[in-house]
Amino acid sequence: MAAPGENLRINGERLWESLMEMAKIGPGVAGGNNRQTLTDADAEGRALFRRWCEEAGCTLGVDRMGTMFARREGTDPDALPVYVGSHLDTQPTGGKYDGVLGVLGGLEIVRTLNDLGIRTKHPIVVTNWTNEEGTRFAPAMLASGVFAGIHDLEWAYARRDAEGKTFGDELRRIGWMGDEEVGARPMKAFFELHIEQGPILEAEGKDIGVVTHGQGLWWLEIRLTGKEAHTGSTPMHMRVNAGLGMARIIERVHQIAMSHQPNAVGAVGQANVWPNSRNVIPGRAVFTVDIRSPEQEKLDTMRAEVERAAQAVARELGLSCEIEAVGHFDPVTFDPGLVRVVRGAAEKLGYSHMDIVSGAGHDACWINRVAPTVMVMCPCKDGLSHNEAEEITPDWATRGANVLFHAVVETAEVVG
Ligand code: HGY
Ligand code: MN
Ligand code: MN
Repeated sequence: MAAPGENLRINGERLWESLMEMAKIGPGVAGGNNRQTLTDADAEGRALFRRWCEEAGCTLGVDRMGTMFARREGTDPDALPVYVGSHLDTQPTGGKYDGVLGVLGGLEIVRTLNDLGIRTKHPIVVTNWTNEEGTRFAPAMLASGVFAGIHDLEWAYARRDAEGKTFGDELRRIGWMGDEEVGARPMKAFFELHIEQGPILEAEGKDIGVVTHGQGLWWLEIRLTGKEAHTGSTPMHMRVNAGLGMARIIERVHQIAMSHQPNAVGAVGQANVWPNSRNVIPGRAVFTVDIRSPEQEKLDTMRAEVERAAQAVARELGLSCEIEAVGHFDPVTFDPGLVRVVRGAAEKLGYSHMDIVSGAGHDACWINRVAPTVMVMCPCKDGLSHNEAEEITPDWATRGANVLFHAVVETAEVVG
């Protein structure tokens, strides 16, 4: 005998169509997306999401960080809402599903409840968090960080992109600076569906990742100053080469991460030298170290080792060295009760599943500070993400959204 609602499923075709429709906005050059935060493409994606939410009967609120909250009423307007969402902004060479699956998976829950005429006691709020990626304006998860009280609003507004534009000016320019106080939204729970962005679920043949924890992160911006000089006529012993310093530190970051295996990663993804001319020894180098671990002690030890290594390399080469932490969150433990709800939903649906630690950061990592929070993951092909070739199957998307649907609806309490 099926349990009540056990056979309820979302409309996987409609979800897939919406994913493909959103993917047309801010296309990349290789089949993915370049819909960076607060660009015109982001504004276009927001407008499409707003239209879909209004068509689904939701009322839209926007806070002062531009985060979008689409509310489906419950039978008890005073009951704490159940929030479900992720982010619509992408990397410059991003995929079609990172973040987007979680936002449109939340919308698909509302659409399915409307189709079935199901009412819940608690309102359900589908959320698009501004600037999850942190690629244009560091740090990552900026809006959810302000929402959780980690960053203050003015500091966030002052963040600058590579062209010197501020977050606040760009948010105002695209017309998405809302009037709601950031964080003034108490939640019963927050759910986020996300692609794994790693190879484990696919390799293990599992459809669902029940996310129990998230690894912590440090982003360290290192600024080296040497002396610009001619690459031809300057004798080797007279050079003060900031580019060489950056190269040595990048190698040390890799060695430090490898020395802390397992459960440690490290790399430099963003690197710039000045004047970046073929025949000038770089006088300046600015780059960001990204180190992560699910273990607090290991994470902080790696940070200390990277900083010591950078200072040692700078001394060897006669460089000055400034280090600034531009992004950080500690390892996260998600709500055990909600983890059980997600695991129970996967079991009820008969999906293969496993507990997993999130390798990537997500808005859920900050919202976990202010509300009971959990994530659901689906596999992605070859574990590839932050690459335009990021791919999932419609089946993975549908199963992830079905688990999300059952977990959210159970928490929002069906009334009839
Ligand atoms: O960096 C991260 O882990 C996330 O994708 N923004
Ligand atoms: Mn993401
Ligand atoms: Mn991402």
